[in-house]
Amino acid sequence: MTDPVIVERREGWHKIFLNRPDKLNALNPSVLAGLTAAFDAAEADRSCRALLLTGAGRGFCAGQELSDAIIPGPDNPNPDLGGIAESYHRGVICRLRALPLPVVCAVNGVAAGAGANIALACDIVLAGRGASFVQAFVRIGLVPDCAGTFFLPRLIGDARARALAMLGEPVTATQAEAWGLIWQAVDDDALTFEAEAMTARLAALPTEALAMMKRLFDASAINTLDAQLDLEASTQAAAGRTTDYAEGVRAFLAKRRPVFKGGR
Ligand code: T3D
Repeated sequence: MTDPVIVERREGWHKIFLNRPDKLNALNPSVLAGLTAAFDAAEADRSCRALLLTGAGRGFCAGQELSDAIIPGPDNPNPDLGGIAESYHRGVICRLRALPLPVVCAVNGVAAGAGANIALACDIVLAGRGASFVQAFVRIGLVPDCAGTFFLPRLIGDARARALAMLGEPVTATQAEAWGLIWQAVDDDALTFEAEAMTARLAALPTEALAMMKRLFDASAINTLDAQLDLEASTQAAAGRTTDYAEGVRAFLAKRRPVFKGGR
């Protein structure tokens, strides 16, 4: 059987492929478990300092697999959609956000439903110009999950978030960049090169400081100004104790490029 998720280990970073190309990488329990295992493996590998997530084939991810198993019927009167969201989607999003590594997403084609929101949960999102983002949930009578209702309004504002969720219309990569939904739209044939270069660049940066930034930005979503300033102060104190900080300042004073070791 083909692996539903493939991990390639590169120098200092891992590349993760969702791998059900004939189904546009639709999510099922095997894909979601494989994704969580890939995140665990990245964190356990002390030499891994960044992740790149992408899709095999022409799509990034068409969201949760749609099948008879998830619609009510005589043999299945109460399919437990909330259970899938709670057991699998929640785990993937929480794991992704908590990883002490920067995660780049290369959206290589359509990103729909839960697939779109997994992409948007990554730290830096690049997309090929042929890619699109669709909050497809409404098309089948569902509501956004994978934290779409959390990330969308924070990324693009409430008005656009509500319209995207309620209308289910696709957003092109170019529009997504213009709205600030993603970092950058690039030519389709440049996506792999640009995303790999971005991930390798992140892998050479001070990993602990990047991990601390992730925690700071996540906390800012719910903190007061005072609480955030407190957190920045304590986090800066911790950053100031890392070897990469000392290296950064020494390199500046010596007028040379810093060599950050990551130090996880
Ligand atoms: O359990 C729960 O908790 C529910 C949670 C749900 C969270 C969600 O993610 S809900 C949203 C689910 N996703 C969708 O509703 C999107 C469904 N797919 C589409 O609307 C279209 O496929 C796309 C717009 C994404 C792409 O269209 P197109 O024309 O480029 O491709 P296609 O021909 O529709 O799809 C290609 C193949 O992938 C096709 O298979 P076939 O006919 O060649 O054998 C199609 O059936 C399959 N596919 C696409 N999406 C899914 C899928 N198979 C299963 N599940 C899918 N989500």
